[in-house]
Amino acid sequence: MFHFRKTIAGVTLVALLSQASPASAQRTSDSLATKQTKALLQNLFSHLGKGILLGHQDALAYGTTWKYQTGRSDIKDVTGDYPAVYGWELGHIEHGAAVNLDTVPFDKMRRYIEEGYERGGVITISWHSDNPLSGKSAWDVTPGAVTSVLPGGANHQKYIQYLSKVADFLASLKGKNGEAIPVLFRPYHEQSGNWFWWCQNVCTPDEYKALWRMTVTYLRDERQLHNLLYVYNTSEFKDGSSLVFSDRYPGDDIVDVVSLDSYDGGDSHTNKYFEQKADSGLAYVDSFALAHNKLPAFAEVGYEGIRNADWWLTNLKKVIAGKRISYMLFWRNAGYIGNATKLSYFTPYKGEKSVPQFRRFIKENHIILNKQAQKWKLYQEPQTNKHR
Ligand code: BMA
Repeated sequence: MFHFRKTIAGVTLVALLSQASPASAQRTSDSLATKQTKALLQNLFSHLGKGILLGHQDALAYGTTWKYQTGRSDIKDVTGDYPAVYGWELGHIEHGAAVNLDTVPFDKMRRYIEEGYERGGVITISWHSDNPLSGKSAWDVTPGAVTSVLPGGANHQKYIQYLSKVADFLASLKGKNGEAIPVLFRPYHEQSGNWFWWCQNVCTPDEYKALWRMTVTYLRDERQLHNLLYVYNTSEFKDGSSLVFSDRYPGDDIVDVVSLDSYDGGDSHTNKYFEQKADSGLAYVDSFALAHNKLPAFAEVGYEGIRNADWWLTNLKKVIAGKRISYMLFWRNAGYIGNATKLSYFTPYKGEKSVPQFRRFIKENHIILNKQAQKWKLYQEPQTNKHR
């Protein structure tokens, strides 16, 4: 925040950097957050504007054409360096399953998380929980699921069991010195969509907020997990519906990061639709973050199959320009999924056609990979420097 002061002559305006607000801007929503968790948020804040950390979902588990090869990552294959942010997914943990909905074993996932953290990377976790009312997938929008899990609802106890499985996993993530690994936890994501049981078409703003608060209260207070930063997330806004973002915002006391998911799927020559929706969505998230002292992020982005190799240097470059974005996470390189005949991927892999453009994009747009993130020492308490 800038303050302006007039000189006595009333001619010159002097901008003074406020010393009061940065400290509060960097406070974790959980006042008991571990020191690494607090440091992570502060450091991500202090590096805003210096570069965007690059993230990749399931980066260490598999790539477009391989699975479970020690030390491998598609990002590393094409850039020589690991991503700075690792995304992981808990779907099916609620049933006590050994593997997630994308067949990644949770034991392996834990080791990959520890590996990424030890390398100085950032961990973010999403959760496509099955619908607790119908028993079907996260994409089942049988109405009433959210009400049914709130206190007094028929599925409340069952859902607390779901949450307890999530808590067990999050509590099991430990660094070499036994410290809890900080996690950017992003539950109930893409709330402005109409495809998950927690989306805006099947629950009211109050129900959504109550679900969020119940979740945070359980993890933070009941289970005493203090390694979590909470990421509130939306999908794109249709005209004027940014209200769906503010109406459902759970509250400054239980959110640390505000974020957008936006994918390109448009016409391979223009990709205009993506440009517009991502541009306005990011601008909105950025201004909301500023107003609420939260960290802004691009929590999911990508163009499946990268049908236009210049996408990196044109469309994506355009939408991130001029925005404050802490990190940007590309979705998973799943390869062949289901009965698909086409490979599914969101980042280049060895031999993929857009590798040169991707490398240029990284070089020319201050995109941060692991080595740079290591230098930023994200888990170390920043030195206090009043005049910084
Ligand atoms: C989706 C797709 C699915 C996957 C889900 C959870 O966007 O990638 O294949 O099951 O995310 O990771």
